[in-house]
Amino acid sequence: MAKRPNLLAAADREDALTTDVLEGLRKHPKELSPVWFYDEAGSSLFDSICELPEYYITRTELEIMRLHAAEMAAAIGPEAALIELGSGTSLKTRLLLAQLDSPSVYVPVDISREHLLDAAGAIAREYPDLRVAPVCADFTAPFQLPPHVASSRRRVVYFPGSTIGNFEADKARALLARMRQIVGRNGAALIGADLRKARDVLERAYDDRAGVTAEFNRNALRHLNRKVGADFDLDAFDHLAVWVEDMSRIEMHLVSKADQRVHIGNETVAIRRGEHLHTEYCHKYTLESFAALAASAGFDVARVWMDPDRKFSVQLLEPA
Ligand code: AVI
Repeated sequence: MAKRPNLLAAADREDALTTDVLEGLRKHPKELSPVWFYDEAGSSLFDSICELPEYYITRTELEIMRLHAAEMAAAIGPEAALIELGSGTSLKTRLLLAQLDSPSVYVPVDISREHLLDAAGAIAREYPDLRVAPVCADFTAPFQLPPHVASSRRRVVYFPGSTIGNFEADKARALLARMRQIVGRNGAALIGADLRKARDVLERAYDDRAGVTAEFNRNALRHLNRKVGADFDLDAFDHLAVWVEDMSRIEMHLVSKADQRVHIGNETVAIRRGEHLHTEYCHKYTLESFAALAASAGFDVARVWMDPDRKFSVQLLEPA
């Protein structure tokens, strides 16, 4: 008896997912949400992407953290609550935590419960004096902060990796505005933001020689096949990563190699040869464009740390 409501809820969830997917596939151009990248296989492909010679982002941000985490910690000040949006397993977080002066609490926020609890457990073991209070939530929607945050001197949201770039301008603004709300008047946000650079460097970062990013892109279809009972043929799509200058972003697409019909639940979607399924945006900023985005959400840029080649930036934002 007790299981029945859960089963129904699961079926409802699957219906809602199917409806969302179909909605995206009926748009012109067709689109799939990047959330479909991240099943277990996709998360491990993403880990491999971070190691690729062409994918400079992770390496460069780590270099910045290694060189400047102490300065970042000094700018943040003592007894801060560090609230990390997204995965908290990374070395970047550890580099920052190692430098912070008596942080009052570390709050990793992630939608994947298992991943979150593993990561939080590992951090708690490594930093036995640190209070770790994980929150399982979708950080793009309102969520409740644990009580310890209230007694901190300052709230600081940490959002590394240039994940901000995966949001279109209005959604990025809304997410920054939410961070502004979370941190209050004397808080701050520490954000990784990737910088504009030559087209060939960017396109190679998202279309590597080993084909890992292509596999990551196609894996969204494999995930859909499993989760909503679709029958995408992964071999029937080419991976495309293209720099769109006037939008200042890399766009990832899957391009259909043939006229085909895909079944999702009881529905059929026709996809023409050469038709694109758009899967991800990766916006790249200038210091000015990121400052303008931050300002539109009520933040000033207080400090910027960059690597010597100015490929990537970590920016401390404070309420305007
Ligand atoms: C997660 N995010 C910051 C990555 C990026 O670079 O925009 C996702 C990614 N997509 C393809 N490669 C990496």
